[in-house]
Parts: sequence; C-alpha cells; structure tokens
Amino acid sequence: MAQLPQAQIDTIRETVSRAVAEVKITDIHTHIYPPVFGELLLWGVDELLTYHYLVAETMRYVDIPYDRFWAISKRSQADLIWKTLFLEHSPISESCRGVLTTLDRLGLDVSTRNLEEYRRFFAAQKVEDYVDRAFELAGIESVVMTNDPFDDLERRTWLANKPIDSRFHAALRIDGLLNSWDATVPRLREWGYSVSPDIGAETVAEVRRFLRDWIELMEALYMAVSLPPTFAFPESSPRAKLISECVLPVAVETGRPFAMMIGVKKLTNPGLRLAGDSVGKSSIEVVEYLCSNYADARFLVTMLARENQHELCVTARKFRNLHVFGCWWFLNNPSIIDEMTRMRLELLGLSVTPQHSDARVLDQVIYKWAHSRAIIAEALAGKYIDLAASGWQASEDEIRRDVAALFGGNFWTFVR
Ligand code: FIX
Ligand code: ZN
Repeated sequence: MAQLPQAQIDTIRETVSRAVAEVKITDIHTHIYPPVFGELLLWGVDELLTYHYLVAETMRYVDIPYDRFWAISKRSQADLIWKTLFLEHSPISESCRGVLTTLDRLGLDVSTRNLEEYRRFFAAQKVEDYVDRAFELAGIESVVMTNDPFDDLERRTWLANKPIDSRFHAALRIDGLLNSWDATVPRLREWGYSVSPDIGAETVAEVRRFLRDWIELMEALYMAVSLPPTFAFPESSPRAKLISECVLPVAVETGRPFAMMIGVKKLTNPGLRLAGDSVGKSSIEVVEYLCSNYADARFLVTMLARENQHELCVTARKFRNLHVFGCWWFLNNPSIIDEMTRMRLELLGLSVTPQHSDARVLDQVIYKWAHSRAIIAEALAGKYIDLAASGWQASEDEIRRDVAALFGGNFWTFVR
C-alpha cells in the first residue's frame, strides 16, 4: 500500500470536512419544539445552564439538599451552576464546553465570562427569529421532536390543531403506554378508549386505534420508546404484549418504524430528577429476536451502554430492517463518538445514522452538531484516505453523496 503524499491526504481531509460542515442535517431525535408549543420549547442561557447534564455535574461539587435546589428559581439555579462549573472550576466537561461553544457561535464574547451580558442578549431575541438563527448556525434542515400524548401541555397543543412549523417533524413517544401501563389505562379510558389492564382483544383493538389516531394527528414519522437494560422480549408482561399485539402490527400497517432507545435506568437517584437517570448493559438478543421475528417491521435502535455498541453493529449486519442511530446521552462525548463512528463505518459502511442531538434546549443544536460534525468528519476522512492509498479516489460529489446519506438521507430512506 503506497504512502500517500501529505498534500493528497490534506486535500481529502479538506474535501470531507467541507462536505460535513456544509451538509444540511435532519436531526432525527430531539426534545425541542416550534414556538407554537409555548413553554415546552426551552431556549436561552438559563435553560442551557440548567440542562440536566449540568445539574448532575454541579451536584458533585455542592451539598445543597436536592429539594432546596429545585425550590429556587431557574435563574438562581443557573447562577449556582455557572459559579460552580464555570468560575470555580474550568468548564472542561463536554456539557460545559457545549455552553461556551454555543455562546461563541452566537457571537457573544465568552472571554468576558459575563453571565448578565449573555442574559441581556437572549432577552432581546424574538423566539421565532431565534429558531431560524439556531437552525442556521447548526446547519439543520429539520428536526424530529419527541411527542408525548400523555403530556398534558403537549396533548392540548396537538388537539388545538395549531399549524406546526414544517421543519419540526413528529415522533409518537409511547413510554407511558409501554412502561407504565397500569397508570395509563385510566387516562386512555378518559379519552374514550375502552381498555382494561388485562389487555384482552378489545383492549388490543383500542390501543391500536389510539396509536393510529396519534400517528395520524401528529403525522408521526415513527413511534418511539425508551427501555431499561432489563427489557426482555418475548416476556409475559403488559409491555411485551402491547409491543407484539399493538405497536408492531400498527407499525407494519402504517409503515412507521418502531424506535427503541434501550439501556436507561430511570431515576437511579430520584433526588436529581431528570439528572438522576443512569445506564445499564442491555441484552442484544432482544433486538435480534424482534428483527428476526418481525421481519416486516422496521426498527430504529440506539443503545445507551458503551458495551452494547459492537454487538449492535454486528446485529445490524444481520438484519436490514434494523437501522442504528446516534451516540445517545452518556455516549454523546467526543472520545466515544469517535470510537463508535469509526467502528460503525468499518462494520456498517455508510448504512448508519451516526448521530442525533437529543437537544432539550433549542440552542444546544448549535454546539452538539458543531462538536459532532468535526469528530465524524475526522473519522470519515480517514476512510477515504485509506481508500485513496489503495488507488480508489472518491470524487467530491461521491463524498457529498455519502455525507448526505449519513446526516439524514439514510433516515429518510428508512422511514419512508
Ligand atoms: O429518553 C430520551 O429520549 C432521553 O434522551 C432523555 O430522556 C434524556 O433525559 C436526555 O435528555 C438525553 O440526552
Ligand atoms: Zn431523547
């Protein structure tokens, strides 16, 4: 294998990083909303600072009782987090760095460390214009939301049939249905679905009706659920029965994939609320079983444990109805994004969606994509350089084609 001249290596690296820097992204999993959803859309510096990732990191330094922390205003929480993580310690963690990348990309002077100055900037923004600005800075074409019909505020907005910004696609989130069935039965009844806890034939039909109704109302691209490391299938449980009798039949009937986000231990430390969730290694056999026994259904899968990543890639090599996506949550860190992306490119080629932002605050799309683009570009460039060393020269158009597939094209092909 010939050693490539450095100039050629540099050219390939530049071509790939330009293609990755310029591609318009479809962000396939987020928790952001268009302004029409009101307070569900979080944005601005105080929301950035009180992101649950930063709450978890702050609580490692401060011994304030959790309840007292949650009782103070968001502004005071942000003050404490800024003081603790940015002023009393260097903000080197990925989540801290993310806040600074965002402020910098917005043109704010990070060197002043002047939180009040940053607050004045955000106070002057009009949310509709700010959505445009954030999408532009992040290079986003559209996002897929996380839409929970069991959230009252969200539910009311959908039932009000307000026009939804077409850059925000919906995903029907059914954690409430699958992970807390008993608590969900009375709500479904309230909404006119005659269901009962024991999931008989009528309940199966009614749950299917519920899913169809909300897929249609939201024009949902997929159904999604987060699942614990202990998730088992098949299993004699309401969750397994609802998946096999309701979710998968409706998925096949409507052509909507079923997205499984597997490996979260909810509220390992309840005092930390959203920041209290943790991770556990999950069984890949469940994914294998579902993909092989429900060949007509399509599965979007991301797993939370680093230990599951290799076997997930190998499983995707066995099942074309499985699409692997994202470096989810505790994996959304540069060293792990790099590791996972290289492994996925080597095992799955370009048939993967390497990243999603999981943005909970609108502004986060700016830093999460700035950081991930750079890491993915570096891993990808290495592949084209290896190819060139064997004499296979990918053209700029071919590279742009491949990059477009990774940052949204594959997803649209899979969901359509
Ligand atoms: O289940 C999910 O969609 C998770 O992404 C969230 O629940 C989690 O809190 C989060 O924000 C991860 O980044
Ligand atoms: Zn999420």
